[in-house]
Amino acid sequence: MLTDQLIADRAEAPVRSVPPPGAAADWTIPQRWERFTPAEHRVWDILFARQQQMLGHRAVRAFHEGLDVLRLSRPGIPDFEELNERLFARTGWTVVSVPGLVPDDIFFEHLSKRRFPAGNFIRSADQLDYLEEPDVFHDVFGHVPLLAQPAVADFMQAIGDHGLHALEVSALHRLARLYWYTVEFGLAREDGALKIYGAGILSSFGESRYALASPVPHRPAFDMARVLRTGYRSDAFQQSYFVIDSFEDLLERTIGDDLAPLYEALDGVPDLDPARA
Ligand code: HBI
Ligand code: FE
Repeated sequence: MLTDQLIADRAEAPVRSVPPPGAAADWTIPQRWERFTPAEHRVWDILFARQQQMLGHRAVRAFHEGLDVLRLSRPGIPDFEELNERLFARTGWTVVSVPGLVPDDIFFEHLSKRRFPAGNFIRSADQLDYLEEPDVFHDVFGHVPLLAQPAVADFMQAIGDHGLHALEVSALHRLARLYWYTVEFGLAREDGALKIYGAGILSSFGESRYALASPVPHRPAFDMARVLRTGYRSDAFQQSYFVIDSFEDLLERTIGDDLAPLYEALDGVPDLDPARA
């Protein structure tokens, strides 16, 4: 069993269609930060220290800037109330607490309104690299620092809009690939070097090294049609990583564009195997 990876296959995770008890209609629940135990805060600190050491020269600059400006380097699981004061002031985003995976329509509705759904639990100390569902470390350490970066903040909201539209035209499997190969597993070229910006890599000890150093995966330049045609696995290190030149460039290719014509043009066009160049 791979232990370094978010091993739940999102498509198969048992996501109920009605909110769990205590959750609002949009699946949000109060974080109740005060109930986290010292042991849970310690898990955050262990994961944080390990990734900080691993990501020093591997993550894009904007990631480190986000950690600083959001003061995420403070010990313990972040209190969303404090975090949101700073995050909202920066880019109008807030983090909302959810019990785990939420239905696609709920998820993209939140993103389209600049709300990032973050798990209200943390993995256990004896399973630091085993994750059934996105926990607060994956969501807040992996995704949130870059939301302080304006171009990423705009891109993530555009992804929310595209997600809701894709649901309407039954093309969510396409949009999920765009999300997967950018938000979760994206790489960027920065000052001539390959850097990490995808949350699934940033929050993974093993994949932070593998994504940049292994000769096995392919690292093609980002190309929208190719991304929409390329399948992915969620139970192993990625076999392909798409590389962007800048967040501004990625935003330009995504915001405002209606992807429906491309979805239609790809109808019947065979998928691409991520294991093949
Ligand atoms: N729910 N909490 C949560 N976090 C996610 O990343 C998430 C989700 N629901 C659906 C979903 N992701 C997928 O639709 C995307 O990964 C495509
Ligand atoms: Fe994620």
